[in-house]
Amino acid sequence: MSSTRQALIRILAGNKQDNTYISGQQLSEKLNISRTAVWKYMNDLKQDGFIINAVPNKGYRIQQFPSRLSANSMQWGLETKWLGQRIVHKNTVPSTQFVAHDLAREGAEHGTVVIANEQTAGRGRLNRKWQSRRDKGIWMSMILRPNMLPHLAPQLTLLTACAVAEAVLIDTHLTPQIKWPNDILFNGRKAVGILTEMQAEQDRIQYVIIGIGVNVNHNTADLAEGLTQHATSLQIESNEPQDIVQLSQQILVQFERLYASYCDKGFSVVKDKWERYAYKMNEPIAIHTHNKTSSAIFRGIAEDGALCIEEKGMPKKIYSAEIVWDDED
Ligand code: BT5
Repeated sequence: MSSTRQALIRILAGNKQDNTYISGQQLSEKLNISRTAVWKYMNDLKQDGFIINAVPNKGYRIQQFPSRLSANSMQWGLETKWLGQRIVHKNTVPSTQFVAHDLAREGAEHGTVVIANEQTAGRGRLNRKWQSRRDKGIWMSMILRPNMLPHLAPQLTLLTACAVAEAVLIDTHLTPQIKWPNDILFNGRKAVGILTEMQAEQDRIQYVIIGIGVNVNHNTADLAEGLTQHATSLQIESNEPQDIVQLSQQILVQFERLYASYCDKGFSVVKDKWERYAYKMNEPIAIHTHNKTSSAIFRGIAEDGALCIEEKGMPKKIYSAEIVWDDED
């Protein structure tokens, strides 16, 4: 985005907050461009979905920001320092993960974000499918180049789950619960999935791609058959549509904030937050190991991303291959 355009939006955004108008003359002076150029920029903004009031003798005022997803609408007003400074927006892609991998291989910077309106081959873990309906949710991948050992990468999935939970809580006031390791549930149903993929050498991460899928404005009919029993969306839970652009920005803000404290203070900040949101924390869960089912108490997460349980009074760590939640599909 041109810096003049960005500056113009920043000025208009400030005026939106105090509901005042700014004249074409003032804008032309502040931006050091002609009145005709101001007028042209205004028309561009309208084309991009801004609703702008232009009142004779008063000037311009933004009435509404665009809710349409685009690299521009994502970047306007985004209060992050490094995450999402480059946003690659696509209308339809097989998977934002594929696009992000390509960009990362070409050298895309730490913090580059890929976002799409629709995925035709959205992916879950272990080659499972992720349903990503057009304009209904957030389908986004972040490219990170963290300075950490590869075996610690699962911590980033837990961190991401916390950041998304925090963002949803702030924007919608819904109560999210994180189901180990990477699902976010509302009233026991999944609305968020996270997929972390990594390119690494033995002791060095080249890049990590964190994919985030959030069902935002689905109604029940939008959730494909077979999913409805276990899936939900923020709109279904809150009974009102949510702003996809604003929530995407909030996720980036919360991620950047938590990532900074994680780099500064270590995993404990993530662990504490995660356990506060954890589904079934300190409750009995069913564990299926070697064809037998046993009962254990869920006690939280460990540094390596493992699940901590207490089985017959003994603390134990377990990994994904060994556990099936008792209500899983
Ligand atoms: C996940 O996998 O939950 C990770 C999903 C990550 C999706 C994002 S979207 C942006 C980026 N680009 C991608 O291609 N992927 C990432 P997993 O834990 O394996 O869960 C997959 C299972 O969730 C499926 O087998 C279904 O049962 C269920 N599922 C599929 N689509 C869903 C949806 N939209 N909402 C809720 N559940 C869904």
